[in-house]
Amino acid sequence: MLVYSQKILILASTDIKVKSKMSTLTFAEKIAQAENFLPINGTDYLEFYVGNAKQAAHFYKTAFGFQSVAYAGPETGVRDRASYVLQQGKIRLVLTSGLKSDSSICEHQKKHGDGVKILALWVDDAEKAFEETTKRGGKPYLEPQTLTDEFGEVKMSGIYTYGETVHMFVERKNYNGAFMPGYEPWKSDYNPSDVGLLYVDHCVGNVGWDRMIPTVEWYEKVMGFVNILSFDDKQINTEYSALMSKVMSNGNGFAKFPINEPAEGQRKSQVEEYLDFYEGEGVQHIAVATKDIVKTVTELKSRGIEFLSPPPEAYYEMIPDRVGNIDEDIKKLQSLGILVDCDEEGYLLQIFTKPVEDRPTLFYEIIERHGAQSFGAGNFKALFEALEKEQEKRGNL
Ligand code: TYF
Ligand code: FE
Repeated sequence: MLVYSQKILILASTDIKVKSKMSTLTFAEKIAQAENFLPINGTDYLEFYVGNAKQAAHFYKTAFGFQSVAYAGPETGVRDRASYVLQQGKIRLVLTSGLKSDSSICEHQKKHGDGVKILALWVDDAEKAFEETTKRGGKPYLEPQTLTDEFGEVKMSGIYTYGETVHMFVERKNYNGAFMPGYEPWKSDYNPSDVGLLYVDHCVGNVGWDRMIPTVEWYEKVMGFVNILSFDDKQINTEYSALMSKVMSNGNGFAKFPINEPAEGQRKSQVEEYLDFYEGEGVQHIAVATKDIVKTVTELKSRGIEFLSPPPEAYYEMIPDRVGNIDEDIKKLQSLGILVDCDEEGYLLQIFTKPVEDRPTLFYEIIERHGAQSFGAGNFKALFEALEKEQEKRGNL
């Protein structure tokens, strides 16, 4: 275990060094190389298609500390769906259920289970975003549309990314309604406190065999993103299974989409298990940032959120040598199972939930960055062994 983590770290940092030697670029310099035809201000919202949006909304309020913001459904004149909008920090979730079995929302949910349908990006010009991306090969999902009500206007357009997942482009210049036209403010008497989640750090997609490179090229060509970090199956493997991963970023680092592909191993890769149960490509995990991971995770645990099992004692004994000085109490991190990693620019703390639905598909990462712009390569070994333990319990090896 000890030896393995070190090996992984060395391999990973070698990879970074080799790259930066060739290009002598920091993360900031790498992302600055991205093209600028699609300026993005950040994540606008994440929309989930779920079996029962009313209950999902209750879960995200109670367990994750999101606040009620807006609602659309039969009571507001929308006949085919119910959508609940929740917010915490800058993170906005939309939970949507179809109301009739023949709706495309219900069909999506029937095939994939509960999952992320839309990764919406906040842009200055939704029409230009659509034109620039579709002329580079993006497949249209929604032609540019202007939605208006007494609070202003929101322009939207969208294209497909991997699987049935969609990137929506949302332009909101001076809209001051609850969410967007069609939604009414949702005033609730039930308002559990937040848990300190601040913004979406990155959203990871799982794609099929031999699909990582084409997907990476798609992000380069259609979206103007750059590849800032790569891990191959020699680096991301355990005794039993493997995967490959490449991180794509836009030009200001506000939109980061790592792409995973399964790799051949003795047993089934966790990415393959996802693809089997999601019945296709889709969002694997959403990483959300906090400024106080100890507080956030303590709170989430007390509200019933389940995390992957912590690494062995030896992992925490190695932290001073592996990472150097950190502000947090290592004993406290150990008691919560929080992982630590570092790169040339600083360190990061991270922890992963178990899947949040019955299918072993979507899960969450809680991350606190102290300078580090990487993704926790030094933790991959410990993390993937914990993931495999869960996979083994499910009998999907
Ligand atoms: O986003 C990342 O790259 C890290 C590590 O299946 C990771 O959070 C990568 C692949 C994976 C789970 C976590
Ligand atoms: Fe991650």
